[in-house]
Amino acid sequence: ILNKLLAQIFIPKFFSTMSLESSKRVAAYKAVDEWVKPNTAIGIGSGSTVIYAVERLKQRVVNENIKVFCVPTSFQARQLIISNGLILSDLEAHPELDCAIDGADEADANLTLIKGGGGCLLQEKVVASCAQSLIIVADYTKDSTKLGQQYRKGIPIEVVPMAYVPVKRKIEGLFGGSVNLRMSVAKAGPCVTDNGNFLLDWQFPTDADSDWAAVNRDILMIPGVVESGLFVNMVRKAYFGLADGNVTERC
Ligand code: ABF
Repeated sequence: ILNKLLAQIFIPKFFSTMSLESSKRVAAYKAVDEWVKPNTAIGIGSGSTVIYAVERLKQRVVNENIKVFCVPTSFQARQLIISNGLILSDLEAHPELDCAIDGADEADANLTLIKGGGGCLLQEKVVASCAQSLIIVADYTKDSTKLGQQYRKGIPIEVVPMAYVPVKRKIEGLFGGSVNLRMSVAKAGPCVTDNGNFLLDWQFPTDADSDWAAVNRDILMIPGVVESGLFVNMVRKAYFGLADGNVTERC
């Protein structure tokens, strides 16, 4: 009985994890095949889906004997570029990028994104702003019509540490909802970003103003805010991998 019970719990979980991973892989492979051109500089995003993009990039670099200069958006991306033997570059050497390939926590009908669930939003936004095309790779769970439908942890906002309380109060006062300081997994202290800042997660009200461009502008006006995880009007194309191996493309 115990074996049967364990199988009922773990086998479906195993297969759903597998299909999520394979949906990330198909999206990432397709994006790399369609967007990466030889002898260009590209941005490398962060997160688990980007790992597959780098995997594909490495295959192409080796098989086609091409050169691609890779600009990381985080410590994780930097490590990924180095460990895959790709050419590490930066915005000093390559301030203009052909494309940036990155993940997302959620994309709405207009391809407005929530990013930063993994903590890397600032460098991701800087790199994306230097790219001619921001290309998003994600699994099907990130594809939504309205922000907040899929990603429930709120909009990440990177703040200067000494300002986290006033910024929290100002956001709650201006827009409602609740703002929480993101804590480390062990809850021993706050999460610290690659840039030495703290992260707030804003659980916005479900009836929040969906003029996200205006909301983003207002958030960025608050002293102490470094960057928000709202990416508005930045995406050229998004690829959402499906469990059956197909890819939904949106632009
Ligand atoms: C980063 O990775 C973040 O902006 C976003 O939070 C996350 C998406 O990661 P994953 O591909 O693991 O879902 O790009």
